[in-house]
Amino acid sequence: MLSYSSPFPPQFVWGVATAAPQIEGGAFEGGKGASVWDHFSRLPGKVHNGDTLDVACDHYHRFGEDFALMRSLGIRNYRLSIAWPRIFPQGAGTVNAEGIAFYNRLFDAMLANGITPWVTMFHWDLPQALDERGGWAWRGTADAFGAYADTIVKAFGDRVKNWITLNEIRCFTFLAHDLTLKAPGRKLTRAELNQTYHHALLCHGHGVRAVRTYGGVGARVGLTDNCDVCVPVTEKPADIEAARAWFTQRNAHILGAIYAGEYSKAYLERCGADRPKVEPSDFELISLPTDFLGLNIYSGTYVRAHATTGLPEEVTFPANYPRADSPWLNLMPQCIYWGPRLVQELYGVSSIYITENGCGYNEEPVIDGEVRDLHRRDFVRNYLRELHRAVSDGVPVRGYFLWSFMDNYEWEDGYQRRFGIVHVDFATQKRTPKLSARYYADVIEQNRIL
Ligand code: GBH
Repeated sequence: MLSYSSPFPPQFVWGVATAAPQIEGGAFEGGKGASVWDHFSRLPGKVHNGDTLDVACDHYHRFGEDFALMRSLGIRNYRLSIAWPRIFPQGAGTVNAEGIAFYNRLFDAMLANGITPWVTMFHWDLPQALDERGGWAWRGTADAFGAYADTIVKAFGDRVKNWITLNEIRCFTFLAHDLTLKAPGRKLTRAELNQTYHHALLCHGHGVRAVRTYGGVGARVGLTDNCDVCVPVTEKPADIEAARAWFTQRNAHILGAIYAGEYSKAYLERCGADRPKVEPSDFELISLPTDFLGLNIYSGTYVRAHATTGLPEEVTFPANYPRADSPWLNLMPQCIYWGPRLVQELYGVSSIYITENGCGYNEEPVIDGEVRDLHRRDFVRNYLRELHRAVSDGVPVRGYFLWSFMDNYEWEDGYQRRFGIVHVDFATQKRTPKLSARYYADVIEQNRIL
């Protein structure tokens, strides 16, 4: 008999992911307010080629066509985000009825195509008006988020049952306010930066609270984090122990705090005088129980036990380590094994979804109606093998969302870097499924690695 790879569990969720600011376009239509990215992308030198989010994939006008394409590929789960400035153009205050109407049409079209929505409340498009009032360093942003979360869960909770509070806290806090690579790109002091993490944790808590209060029957909620995945250089016990210790330290301010319901002593000591200001009931909100944890897994950090001291040490990447065209995207399939495994072991997480995994490459030409992205097929297949190993070892991973459904606005890299399994010609808005889309459609259909 021919041997085939063993299947994933029967209820395993296969999906694709996107985010509103990266695909919608219509940046100033339908009463939408500006986001920090609408502003940042116009500052000289911030985004490759000065690309803006104004049109992106024009999904705002083409979602019907996009859902039909998803359906034709057999995709039944779709992670998307709602644009906060479409709902509250000023971040707070008056609700924009046109924004609500847009997402009503969008969810109806999705469901009509047999696609289940997985909705991220916030994927980095902070209303510009809130940034001007202090943004992530200002506690009022968390209060505004609470009202926004209430509004969208009340409006869409009849059709949306899977909610994700925030996408990748460290990207809109640390990368935006320390490295200043992402909007708003304003350098903050260490104390202010620690406060941005705390305000993000409060938002997560508000999101959970909103779903528990207004989500209705069957509603589920979790955070999506891009924890720093530590991969042991060998799978010998000493290196695994080193990876676990490194992971604990690197993720103390987000996952550690949420699951422990407090900041660890070690974390507060490291912060010293710059420690975050916490109000007495904050952690009641922050540590509300969730239903799952979402992990975005791309790359990570290699760690080993030092040969003589045994202490954990990071092994940095040599220049010739293989990577995708995104320079940060070191090819590290083992991340998708160790990320879920360590969050299960360290925080007792019992339900995990890979809410993003994928790879970015430049110039993927359409030749004779096809994009032969064997490199992406290979990437996905290698990561899925490690994911399958995790599931086989009892790590509770319940689903996988490929980033991304289609080429889109890759933040500071603009449109040059393509993550889609569907090619987008940004001049004509023509969609062409790549080889990887056909490959992934087969994986979904057979629930196994092919
Ligand atoms: C995800 O972020 C995002 O959720 C998604 O919107 C995005 O399109 C996708 O991945 C692909 O990038 O500090 O110079 O090393 C991935 C998160 C992006 C975080 C790159 C680290 C490295 C910048 N990572 N970033 S640097």
